Amino acid sequence: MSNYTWPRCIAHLDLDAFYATVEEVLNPALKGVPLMVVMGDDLGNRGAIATASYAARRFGVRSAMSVANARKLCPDGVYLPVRHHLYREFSQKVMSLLAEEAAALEQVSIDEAYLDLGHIADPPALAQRLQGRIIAEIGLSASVGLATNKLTAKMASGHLKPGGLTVVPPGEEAEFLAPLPVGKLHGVGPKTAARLQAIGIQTIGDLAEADIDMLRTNFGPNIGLEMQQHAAGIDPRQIETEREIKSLSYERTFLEDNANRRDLWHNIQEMAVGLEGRLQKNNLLARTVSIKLRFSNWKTITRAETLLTPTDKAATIAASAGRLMRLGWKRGTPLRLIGVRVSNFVEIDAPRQTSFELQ
Ligand code: TTP
Ligand code: MG
Repeated sequence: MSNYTWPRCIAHLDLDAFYATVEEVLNPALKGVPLMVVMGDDLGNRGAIATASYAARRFGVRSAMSVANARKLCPDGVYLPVRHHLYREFSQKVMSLLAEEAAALEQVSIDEAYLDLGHIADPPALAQRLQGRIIAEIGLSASVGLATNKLTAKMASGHLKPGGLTVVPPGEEAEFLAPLPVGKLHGVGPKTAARLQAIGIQTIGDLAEADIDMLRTNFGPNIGLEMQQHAAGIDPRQIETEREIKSLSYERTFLEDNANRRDLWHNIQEMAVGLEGRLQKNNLLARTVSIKLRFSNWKTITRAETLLTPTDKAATIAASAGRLMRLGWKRGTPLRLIGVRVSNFVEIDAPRQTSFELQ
């Protein structure tokens, strides 16, 4: 496996059934039992599933499904409310472990990260070692994809879940992606997939070979080109480590366009908790909070506000994002993506310009 020369080597690591697996680690009696973690604290029929364990997925339960539907599919499962602060602690343990071994680490959500393994002699062996350490030291299972770029590595990590390691050798990116259904391409949601299928594009390979002008006409110049490049396994994005970057953000693309206010608010709160963790880990306070909204027609807007006092607190970030939502989002408008970003950092140890400190 290790005989390739990697021009770049990027690993994408994603924890398996993350919230549910944390609950299993904390209560081993739950291991192997169909387990649902429910957003918010509404375990009744109005709640939505944050994630389901693999034992529960065998019954067809999926993230974002209503609790009512999940209970129909899996009436004997265990339903637990989310416990964000615990997931954040586990996430931080995993990220610290990864940071010990990779040249650069970019955390992209609470349970996934890109690692730069460019300097490593045998990247697949290191990936396996990381998976082993995460199980042995933290109790969690992770899936890993290795490839020459982010997009292909991300697609590869989802290929053999749970617990898989998928290596896409240099030069084989397009070949690896080609047979997969087009809806599986990162960034292509069900609606875009349906539109692609309607014009005869079924697989990622079909998309890679489609007429670019036709894609541009149907999806707009930039998205058409980007989708086709991704389909061909081309992605020039670099790993961005937190020390270099000027902002931290989370985004969530919905499986179905989402107009549910409670669910959107839940997502904002969850992203704010994640941002709090990353700000605190890096000893940063943020002055600016912004949100990104993408509507069903792909139109994307951002709204930003500058806080009077820089913050690293989830509640403050969420409250600010909530105010920005009221500016940018009309109730009932379906969204396909929502994101929260913090920027304009102040280091906590840097002197702050308060009159007290000026004395
Ligand atoms: P994912 O990595 O998408 O899902 P997962 O880790 O549960 O399962 P797997 O990766 O094995 O497919 O998301 C990570 C966590 O984010 C997940 O455990 C719960 C949370 N989440 C939500 O709260 N709502 C959602 O709609 C999704 C997709 C995830
Ligand atoms: Mg995951």
